[in-house]
Amino acid sequence: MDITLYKFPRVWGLPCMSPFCMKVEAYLRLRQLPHRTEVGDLRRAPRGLLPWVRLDGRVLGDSTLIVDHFEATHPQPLDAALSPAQRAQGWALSRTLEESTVWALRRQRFDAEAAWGDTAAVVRSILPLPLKPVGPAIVRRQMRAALRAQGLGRLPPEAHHDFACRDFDAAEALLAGKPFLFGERPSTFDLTLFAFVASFGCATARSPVTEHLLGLKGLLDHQRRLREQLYPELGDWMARPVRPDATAAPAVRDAVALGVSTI
Ligand SMILES: N[C@@H](CCC(=O)N[C@@H](CS)C(=O)NCC(=O)O)C(=O)O
Repeated sequence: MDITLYKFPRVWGLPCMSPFCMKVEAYLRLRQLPHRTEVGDLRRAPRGLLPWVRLDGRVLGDSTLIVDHFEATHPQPLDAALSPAQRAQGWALSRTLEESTVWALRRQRFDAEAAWGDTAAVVRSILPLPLKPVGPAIVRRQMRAALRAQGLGRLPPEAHHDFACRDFDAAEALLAGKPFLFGERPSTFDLTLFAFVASFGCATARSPVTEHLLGLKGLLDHQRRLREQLYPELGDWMARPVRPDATAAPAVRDAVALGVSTI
């Protein structure tokens, strides 16, 4: 089987700045499914979003649909032993993180001044040459419009941060001291949680949500356990000190011509 995962480049010590791409890569690694990763061109992505995978010439988009596909087609799926109640809890948590908490991440990276220098540098690095000078500002304007259209972006930042903190409190309560959400073995829902804790917790683009997260021991242990297993080649992306100069260029290894995008 020939699997290629198209994702955003590695930045800020993270496997990827997109939690959706991280979730799929973590799944492929955990299942030990041989695969290649490439930086994706949004113009070629199904529905214009990353991640997507090419699977024996077939194209699949959307992180959940990709994971569902491998769960359905490979023996011993991660979620096989979950009860209906556990599936319901996992689904509710994942949808909260992917459809609600994510807006606090977008706000913290694209709207807040503290992180914008870092985010702009990444956006600039992946835009085609002619768009590099103006592209980041356009992407920021688009993201601000999206935040407003979605609605959470209209809240005062403190209220929005508080909602995201409570989302992570819910995950901490669900973990309840267990190694993984539903016991001794990770489920697909653990990988979603892993990707979002990493995204909020990484040393770049921090916010009050990060500070709150860094006090939730269950989530930190969960994160460390999966990071050490899945990404032994990377350091602890949450432990690096926040740089005083938030505008320093991040390490972007690969660049590709992408359309103007909101990451
Ligand atoms: N529901 C999708 C969400 C994917 C998504 O939002 N991807 C973002 C990066 S985090 C993207 O590709 N944005 C590009 C754009 O908006 O132009 C999934 O689970 O794959």
